[in-house]
Amino acid sequence: IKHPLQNSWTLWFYKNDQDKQWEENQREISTFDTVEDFWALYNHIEAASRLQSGCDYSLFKTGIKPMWEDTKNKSGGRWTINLNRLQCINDLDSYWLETLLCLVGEAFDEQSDDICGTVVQIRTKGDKLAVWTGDLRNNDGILKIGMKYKERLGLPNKVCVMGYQAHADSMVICGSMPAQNRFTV
Ligand code: M7G
Repeated sequence: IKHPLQNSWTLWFYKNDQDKQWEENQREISTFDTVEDFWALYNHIEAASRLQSGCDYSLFKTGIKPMWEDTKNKSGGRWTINLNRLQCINDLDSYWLETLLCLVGEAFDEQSDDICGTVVQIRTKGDKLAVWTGDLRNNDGILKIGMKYKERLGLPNKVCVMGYQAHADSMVICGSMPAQNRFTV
């Protein structure tokens, strides 16, 4: 018998194809709801560090699309970690796995309901990790999630500042300037 997870999760893959709309480049890969099926999928797919630049993996609760526009995302935002050059080389895969384990293992306690998903983005300007939550008004919850996430990745508290951006802000930004931080930890 397999060990059920608290939630069902869907993995998505984004490949940057300039001829297509952003949404069309998001492809659903697989859905799982047991520990065993999580590992089967994780062991089967390419490591994040081996993806081409411009690609993303997203893991979201089944039924939530990895986009701002989804009803579960649109009032929320994301904790973003911009990895520095050394972290991209040394830590990307371990940070991504730890992030996945935080989500499927419901590491955020009472805040787990507010979690929508997570995204890893491979970029030449520096890889990024994000945890998406659903409700910007949930101040305390967002801060608890941010602190817990940093702790789980073992990021030094004072040295590395992590910011939370509202999707509503990201949506109206043109170009590659990140939206301003609504919260930091
Ligand atoms: P990104 O992939 O988050 O960062 O956003 P990057 O600059 O490091 O590649 C790049 C662009 O993708 C944005 O400016 C949007 O045009 C588009 N984009 C990203 N996201 C997350 C969404 C989304 O959720 N919905 C839509 N419609 N476009 C998005």
